[in-house]
Amino acid sequence: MAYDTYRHRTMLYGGGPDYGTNYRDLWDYVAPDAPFINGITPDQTVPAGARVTLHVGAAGTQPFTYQWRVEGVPLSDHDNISGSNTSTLVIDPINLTDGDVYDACFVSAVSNPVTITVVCTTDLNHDGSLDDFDYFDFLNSFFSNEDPADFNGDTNVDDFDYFDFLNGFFAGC
Ligand SMILES: [Ca+2]
Ligand SMILES: [Ca+2]
Repeated sequence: MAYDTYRHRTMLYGGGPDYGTNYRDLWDYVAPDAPFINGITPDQTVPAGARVTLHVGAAGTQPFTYQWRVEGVPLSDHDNISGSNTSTLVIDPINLTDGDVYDACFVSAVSNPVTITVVCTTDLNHDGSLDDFDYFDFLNSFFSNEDPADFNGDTNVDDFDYFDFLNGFFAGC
């Protein structure tokens, strides 16, 4: 083991005396100087009202101090947001207006961005507004037993689908 001035890290080398300067003979990193991010939840599309969990993985010298951000602005816990200073951000329930680009950062590292797209499941024709056309689209599919008549996705088309649709429709999404 030796401190590698080129990589600014303490390195564990394998084998003979020449290996200390040969990148391909590197075995492993040990004791990196700063925390680094090694993974984050992928982009996702979720229905409004869903519980959304974003997780960032980190490695390096602890302790880690996490800060989740949205569009680069630090988040703090409030209403439907929790875990903004932990490895797992929870948005529950997510609102249409919460769809955005999220990331997590340390003082010295920033994760890849995660884009959360929130969709209104009752906007059946996907035109961005909830109106009678969506209602009639649902009725048509319901009585002809075609997609998306199984609104709650339990493989049965029944009154529960109708009520779930109506609930969403009159709740505004
Ligand atoms: Ca619509
Ligand atoms: Ca159903």
